[in-house]
Amino acid sequence: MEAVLQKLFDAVLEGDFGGVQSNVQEALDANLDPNTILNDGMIAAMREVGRRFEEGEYYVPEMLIAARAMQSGMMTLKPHLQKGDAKPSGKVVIGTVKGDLHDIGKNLVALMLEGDGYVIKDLGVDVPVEDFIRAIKEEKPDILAMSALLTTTMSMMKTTIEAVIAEGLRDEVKIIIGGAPVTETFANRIGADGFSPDASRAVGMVHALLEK
Ligand code: B1M
Repeated sequence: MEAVLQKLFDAVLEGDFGGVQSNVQEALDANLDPNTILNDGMIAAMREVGRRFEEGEYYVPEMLIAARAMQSGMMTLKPHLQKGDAKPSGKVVIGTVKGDLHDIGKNLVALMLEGDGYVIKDLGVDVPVEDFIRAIKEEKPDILAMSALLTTTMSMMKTTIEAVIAEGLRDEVKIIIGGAPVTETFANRIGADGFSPDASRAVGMVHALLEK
């Protein structure tokens, strides 16, 4: 791995805000691909944070500080990930499901879609089913995008889809889901239109669904 990416990885792990920002800038100055900086420097570090949490080496505060450090680096990286010149090509309502506070992956999906010209209505985290339903009625999005990072909150995606059907809105909107524990099999089982394992493939998925 490039030395600067290793430094970035370490800075995220240590929750070193200044180090994360300066290493992102250094990597950009060295003309490294922004997606490589994101994936190899920052997302890989968050995976390691998760591993350390599982092993009992890290606790919730360390996870939180690492997440905040990553987010501070995202401010520097964001303009480089977005193409910026795309025209609006559809509207997406996005949120992390009820009971779940993880938002880094959801924010990345929103960022990439926005960079590709989609209008984004971000409902945030811990979004109750009723708020998703209200947003579909008020915003009339082309896509409803839900994220979940916990095995215990994945079921809220199913609950939300059931509510969308009960409200007679299922034909109005395509639904995509994602997040670390989510799989294609699960997506099929709960009746989502698409699943993506990462943010860039989520953009391709949305394109494909809207072309149909
Ligand atoms: Co939490 N946490 N966490 N956590 N956390 C995980 C998810 C965990 C896997 C850690 C572990 O044990 N290894 C574990 C879940 C275990 C499980 O359910 N099987 C866990 C746990 C247990 C918890 C708590 C319960 C801990 C506790 O309190 N005891 C608690 C729950 C709080 C709650 O939500 N109610 C908790 C809390 C937190 C923090 C608040 C401290 C913090 C989140 C801060 C924040 O998001 N602002 C946090 C963090 C940082 C993590 C880890 C370490 C990193 C998550 C992350 O940001 N990854 C995580 C470990 C891990 O994931 N390996 C962990 C980087 C991010 C870019 O990846 O979100 O997966 P990800 O997004 C990816 C893809 O999944 C995809 O695209 C992104 C990449 O391009 N994607 C989509 C995501 N959403 C998508 C939507 C799409 C398409 C693709 O379409 C709509």
